[in-house]
Amino acid sequence: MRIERVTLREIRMPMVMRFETSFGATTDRRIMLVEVHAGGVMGWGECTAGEEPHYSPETIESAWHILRDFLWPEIQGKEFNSARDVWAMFCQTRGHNMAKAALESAIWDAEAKQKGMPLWKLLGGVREEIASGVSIGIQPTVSDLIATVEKELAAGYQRIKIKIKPGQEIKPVEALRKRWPNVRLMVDANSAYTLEDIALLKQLDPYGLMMIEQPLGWDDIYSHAKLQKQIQTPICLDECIHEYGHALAAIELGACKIINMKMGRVGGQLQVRRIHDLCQKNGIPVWCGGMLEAGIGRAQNIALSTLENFTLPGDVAASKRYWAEDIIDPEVEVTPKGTIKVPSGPGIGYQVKLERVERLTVRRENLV
Ligand code: OSB
Ligand code: MG
Repeated sequence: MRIERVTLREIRMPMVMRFETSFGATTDRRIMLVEVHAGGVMGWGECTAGEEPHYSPETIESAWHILRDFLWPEIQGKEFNSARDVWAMFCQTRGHNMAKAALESAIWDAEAKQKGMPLWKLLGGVREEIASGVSIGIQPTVSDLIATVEKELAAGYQRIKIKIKPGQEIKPVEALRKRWPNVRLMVDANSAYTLEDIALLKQLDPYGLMMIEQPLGWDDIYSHAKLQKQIQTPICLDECIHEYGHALAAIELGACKIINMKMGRVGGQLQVRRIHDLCQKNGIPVWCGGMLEAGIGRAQNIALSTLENFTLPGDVAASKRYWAEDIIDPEVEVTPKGTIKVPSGPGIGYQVKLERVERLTVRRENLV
């Protein structure tokens, strides 16, 4: 295949909820969309880089620059066999995985459409329904939190994740456990703690959490290995795992028992597959994380969640939790039993609403 043209767009979308984590709050998203044209089809990718470099070093601005000035020139005018080959073509650029994933995943969608098959099948997926959980931002009060959890459980979600930060962890967890002794519950700290907090983190052990996600430094696998030896709650790494070698190191050091997979963080669908296979071989379950994606990123997440070792509910939830109106048709919906039905159409399997995308676009650049 050969990519004839790429269009980059920035869209702005206000969120229907305010999403607060230990590193800050998001109310409006700036999202880079990537549209690739190849052999009569259009493929779509969405960049998960944030507005600020607070979750990872990348931002929408850095991703735009790297994609246009360094990644696109590597594939421009070149003939290659498959989206599988794209990651290797980017090897001159260190890091910038979210920029790489945005372009690579759009090419996967295009390839699946050329072959007339669903993306999830092209990726090697094995299931037609995926389990859905929710990630709930830090709430102003414990009673706000309880009301939010109540609503999400009523909607059917199979697992509740709450964001925590120092001083707001034991009390919320205690309150939720008192109210719902058996709900599948987990916490995500987004790197807000240090090894000085071991005694505090140990206090979470009695609550039977499924896992604690990324308690320590965003790039610090070693300290997580030290922590995991001293707490019972399984550690799940998110921010720390940017590549295959990190997953291998984390597994061999015992730094985690579970890995959160995000396509943007690891550099695309091929890398998701490689890390997934490594985890599977080592008995480490994975689940699909979320980055407050609009419909295209959400659809890519649904496709990768069909791989065999995605055995735990992910953070991939219904469009309406985030947006008044999504950019895909149909929108992503969750069934009363907390699942998402995987679409059967070609590529990502959802129609991109071009008119809506055009209306939301504040910047656009054609790469030819
Ligand atoms: O740590 O998983 C995270 C959102 C933005 C950045 C980091 C994270 C998150 C979420 C939200 O937890 C998941 C979602 O609902 O998309
Ligand atoms: Mg996380």
